[in-house]
Amino acid sequence: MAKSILILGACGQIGTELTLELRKRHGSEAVIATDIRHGDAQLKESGPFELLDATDYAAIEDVVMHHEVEEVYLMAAMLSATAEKFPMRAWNLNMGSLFNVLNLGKERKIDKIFWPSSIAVFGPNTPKKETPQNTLMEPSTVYGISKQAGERWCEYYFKKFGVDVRSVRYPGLISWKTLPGGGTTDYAVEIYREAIAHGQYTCFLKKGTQLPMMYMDDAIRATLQLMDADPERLTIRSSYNLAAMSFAPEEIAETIQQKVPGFKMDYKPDFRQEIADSWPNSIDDSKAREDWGWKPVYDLEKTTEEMVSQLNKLR
Ligand code: AKB
Repeated sequence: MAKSILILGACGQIGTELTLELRKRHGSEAVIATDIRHGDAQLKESGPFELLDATDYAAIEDVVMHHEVEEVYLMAAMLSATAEKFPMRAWNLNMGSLFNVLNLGKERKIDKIFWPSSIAVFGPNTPKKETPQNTLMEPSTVYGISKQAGERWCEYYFKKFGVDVRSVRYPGLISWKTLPGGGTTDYAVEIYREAIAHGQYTCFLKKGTQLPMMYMDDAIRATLQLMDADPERLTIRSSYNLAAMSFAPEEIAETIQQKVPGFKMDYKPDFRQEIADSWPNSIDDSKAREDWGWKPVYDLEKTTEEMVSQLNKLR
């Protein structure tokens, strides 16, 4: 029997594309997409879909046993901007869902887990340029605190109980299929949509705010490459630094202006500026490159080319 894979939070920005790619690779029936809400119709049409709350251990266990699930991708989370508004809900969702899958691993009900961490684990006192894998981490956001705690728990479950959990620290992710929700790096998706729809965008971060970013195809490739890697080669069981490009709002705007003539941007920074200011400008991902051969394909130019052409096709 082909192995079954469970995605928790399949309707989100990463979950949607991850589900579709895993179905391409393993066959539609092998990938069980679940979320607390309904999402893109493609998810339901292309394979099994169930409504499932990632904080409900018994419900997840039921699905795992029923479908003989071997691998779980936990993509459900509350992101940085929303988490500042609902701290306890964010903590309960982000930590509760992680403990659920780690405990399924500990009880040997599943074999392998993917859990996403984030550049949000770093804080204002972390070195900002080429932030190293191992460095000072004092996250100042609710989301960052939950991700840092999550990393510690992943490493603990690996060392104490032999749970095969793997993780990357995603930078801001840029994609055209599904909108991100509640993040600080979301401007880098909104800008393309607004440029094409209205030729204008008001950015909620100020000029010069340089942040690490990645195109979704690279993020999905990195995720699957890490999950396919020989466990013997993995020296990091908290979470791997992962990088592709870094830019500030005016730099992304410039690349868009070349494809969307007349595009204009102005700035109206809000509470998300403080979050962005606490994060790195760029990331050193040499450990991921060494351990499992990570190499990005998309730079800013290529990302803009792809985003503008795909979004134009949707008009
Ligand atoms: C966010 O902005 O909260 C996320 C992230 C960097 O983890 N995109």
